[in-house]
Amino acid sequence: MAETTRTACPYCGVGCGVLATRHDDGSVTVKGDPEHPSNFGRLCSKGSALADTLALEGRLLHPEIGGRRASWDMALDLVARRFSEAIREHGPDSVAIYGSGQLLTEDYYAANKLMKGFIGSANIDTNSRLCMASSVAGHRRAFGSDTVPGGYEDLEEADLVVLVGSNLAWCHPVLFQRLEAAKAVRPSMRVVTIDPRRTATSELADLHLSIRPDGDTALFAGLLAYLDEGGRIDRAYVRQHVNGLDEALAIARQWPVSAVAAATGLSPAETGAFFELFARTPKVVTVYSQGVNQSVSGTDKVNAIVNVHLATGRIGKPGMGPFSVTGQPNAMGGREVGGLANMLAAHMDLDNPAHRDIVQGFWNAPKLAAKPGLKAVELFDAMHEGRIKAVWIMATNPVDSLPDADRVREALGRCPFVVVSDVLRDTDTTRHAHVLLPAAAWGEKDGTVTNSERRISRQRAFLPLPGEVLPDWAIISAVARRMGHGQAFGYTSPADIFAEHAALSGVANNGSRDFDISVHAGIGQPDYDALEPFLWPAPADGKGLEDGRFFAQGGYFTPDSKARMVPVVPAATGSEEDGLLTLNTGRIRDQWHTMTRTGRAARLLTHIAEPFAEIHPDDAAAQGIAAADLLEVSNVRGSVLVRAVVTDRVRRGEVFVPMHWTGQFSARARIDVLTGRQRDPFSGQPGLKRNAVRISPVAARWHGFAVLSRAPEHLPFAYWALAPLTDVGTSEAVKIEFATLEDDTPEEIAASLLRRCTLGGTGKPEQMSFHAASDGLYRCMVWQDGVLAGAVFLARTPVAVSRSWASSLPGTRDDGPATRWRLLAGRPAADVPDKGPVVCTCFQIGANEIRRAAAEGSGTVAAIGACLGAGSNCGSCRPEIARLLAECKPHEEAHDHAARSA
Ligand SMILES: Nc1nc2c(c(=O)[nH]1)N[C@H]1C(S)=C(S)[C@@H](COP(=O)(O)OP(=O)(O)OC[C@H]3O[C@@H](n4cnc5c(=O)[nH]c(N)nc54)[C@H](O)[C@@H]3O)O[C@H]1N2
Ligand SMILES: Nc1nc2c(c(=O)[nH]1)N[C@H]1C(S)=C(S)[C@@H](COP(=O)(O)OP(=O)(O)OC[C@H]3O[C@@H](n4cnc5c(=O)[nH]c(N)nc54)[C@H](O)[C@@H]3O)O[C@H]1N2
Ligand code: SF4
Ligand SMILES: [Mo]
Repeated sequence: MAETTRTACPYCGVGCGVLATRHDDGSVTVKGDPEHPSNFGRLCSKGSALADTLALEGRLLHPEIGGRRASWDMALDLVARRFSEAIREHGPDSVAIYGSGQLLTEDYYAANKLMKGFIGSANIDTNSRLCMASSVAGHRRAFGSDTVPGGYEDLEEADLVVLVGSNLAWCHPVLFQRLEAAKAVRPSMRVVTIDPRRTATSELADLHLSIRPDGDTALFAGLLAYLDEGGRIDRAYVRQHVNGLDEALAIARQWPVSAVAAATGLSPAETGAFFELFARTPKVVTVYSQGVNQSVSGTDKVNAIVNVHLATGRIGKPGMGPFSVTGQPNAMGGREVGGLANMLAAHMDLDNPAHRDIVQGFWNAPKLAAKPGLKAVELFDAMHEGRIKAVWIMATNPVDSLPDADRVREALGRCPFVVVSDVLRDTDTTRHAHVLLPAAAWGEKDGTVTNSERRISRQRAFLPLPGEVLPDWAIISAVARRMGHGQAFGYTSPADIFAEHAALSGVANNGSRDFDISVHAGIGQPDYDALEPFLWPAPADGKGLEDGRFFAQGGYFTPDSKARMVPVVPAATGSEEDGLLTLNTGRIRDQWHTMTRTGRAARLLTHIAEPFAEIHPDDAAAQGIAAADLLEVSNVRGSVLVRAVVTDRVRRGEVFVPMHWTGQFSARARIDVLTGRQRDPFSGQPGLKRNAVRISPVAARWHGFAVLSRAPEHLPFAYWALAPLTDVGTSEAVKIEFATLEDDTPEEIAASLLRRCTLGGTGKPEQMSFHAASDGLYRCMVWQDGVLAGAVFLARTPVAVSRSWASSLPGTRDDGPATRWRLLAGRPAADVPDKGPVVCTCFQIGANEIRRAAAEGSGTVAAIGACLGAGSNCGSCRPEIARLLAECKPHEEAHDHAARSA
């Protein structure tokens, strides 16, 4: 009998409910949970493909010491011993934990408790430092607490939604769809996007502001002055609930529209249009994300945004408020348990003696960390200097995701003892571990996560624990017990931990702290199992918030209960010196971070299959770079080699490169090799969105594309990008984009690739090739046991063959010479037109099919859905369908190439 489990998606901070069904044959299918209040049944492309990522191939299934399998006892003993020794010899601050917003709340709570309460150091920080730290700092400056005032419904109820540095369509797709649906029902609603790039999100916008990097503070300071001038300040609200208006205005008044325009690179007309729209629309929500947080002035940006909401009293009311959307599934949960180096559990402050007493007493902790610990970037700096003697990395891949990533790798190499808990055996980080601890993955573990709107949902297991894996909370507790803290870590289930966490949130609270879920203090297993998604606060007395929102009537968590407007001084905006460009980095629709999970689902690599750099046509022309050329992006720290996408969707002087490609998926595309360690002074968050780089064309002698029934052991090319052709676990077929810089013959190149893979089968492979030297074209097909086992396409210019068609080749039966010659000719059969780059991953619908349908009269996204299916399942591709319909400008063919590498 098929069994269905209600759980939550492990990707983004929207926190969608998922129904996972395990069928009799062991297979799993997923769909959106129609009853979950965050997604009401919807899932995006990544969520829909979750079942494709569950195969055990590549998983870390047993503990390892020094690269060899070890027993749990040996591994745990060693971790406990080495940590204890370092603490004894060098003090508690010589050890550290580097965690993740992808840990569940229970895992996170246990790690934080061990470090802050029992090791007695606050050297626990997480990848949230790269993600949400500036929002946390900004919230705390303004509200006295890290509080998100409103929820998702506010986006639907607003008359104006401003998206600042947020590519919601790709990064929070289901929330974007809720917004899209609300706008469709109420077309008077306005959407403004503020981003240096035009993104899929700007397809929905009535106004898009291509702002100069870091122009946000100037823009919002100018807006504050404009609101004041127009008499839009809510004097009554400010008088009762807000401090600091005059100080903030004193600076803001230096930013008239003309000054804002000069600093931001926007025209005075568009700046004025935005200000006026904001001024006359009371119901406005300002959503912001990494374009705000990941900046050396990120905290000021947050406060510049919060200031305009405080000054107009547009906060905590239906359809109004600043809204920081969280990235990871449990970024919020991590903040709740105090998982950052400068926080304490349950939203208490590390530097507040009363709070310290509460936590120490509650934990019965021998020594509570006395001062804030090292923040992520500082932590790896300290490691580089030899000050960290033992580190434990959990659920994050810092060798790819921290700035100055090669230095991070060096730091790990210098650290005497590195422990990594992960679900995969081979990542760029696991290879530096002395001890590898196999963690349970999504679907195997139980716990809770909190999404962007403060909603706590259960993740539930529906799969058995494979091999010897253990959930993170159990691993952490086992080490803590071996370090002598048995009494405090005697947990037998995540429910035990959640019950304790909930109880702590209520201790001496009485409404003095925002985070209170003490209604669940001491929760037992059955109730925990049945726990429905709920919003916090949920105090024991049942008196939570009336409508789920904070601050409509003030009640800030400051000594005088008033919010604080911060007098922010706009920082210099981005424009690099001669010859340098600004490197901007971020995400694409179908990949998740370092691709450890989404890189296993073939269909998620049909939309974009290669690392790329978006550059403006003028910058491309200046460097002689053509669409789909290879491009080197470099600075003093290093370089990457990626495909050029020439498009005016980026500003002149800027380059956008995705953060996703790692050493596992490409030759040289780890973009954090180029990002610097400079960071925001308040939050310690690094400026990952703005780094100076150079670009230069790289002359490839041959461009290549290959499909192979087995992955080669090693790729002998200067440039390559690897993607699975079928989901990992079902077969090992791969597709490879590559290029060579040496002038080998095409025969040699093909041979060097084919030599490195065992294509399976028993018979002797039979090779057929075709070389048109004068046209610079070469093709070769390998047949084995009557089926096609590999195909290699080489050309002097970027290979033009249809990727969707070529990807379908492996396994094609050899029906005789006609088939063989047709395939070698490199084109689909006459009756199968090329579908072009895949746009809709769910139905694998290509751009050409959409264009054709449009030409035949399907002129709307809905009509395309009705006729092709495209966009009608997860909906993540709808903004791109809209763009295709609106028109495909000729110079955007390059985008097609990067996508066509699909
Ligand atoms: N598909 C997908 N979704 C994800 C993730 C993923 O890996 N893949 N990761 C999740 C996580 S952890 C996070 S944190 C979120 C991130 O979600 P987002 O913040 O929406 O995503 P990013 O692409 O990092 O950056 C957003 C935008 O900021 C813009 N930007 C850069 N500099 C500036 C600036 O100075 N000002 C302004 N206004 N904008 C600027 C960039 O051009 C980019 O379009 O996504 C989550 N969702
Ligand atoms: N240049 C640039 N760099 C960036 C960003 C950017 O926009 N630009 N964004 C930053 C942001 S916002 C973020 S959030 C980070 C994300 O960066 P990372 O945190 O490094 O990214 P992930 O690839 O999600 O790494 C998660 C790791 O945990 C493992 N894992 C998965 N589930 C579990 C589990 O249950 N337990 C354990 N123990 N391990 C598990 C996965 O296999 C993987 O190795 O990147 C940051 N880096
Ligand atoms: S929007 Fe997509 S990635 Fe985010 S939680 Fe929902 S299904 Fe998962
Ligand atoms: Mo993030």
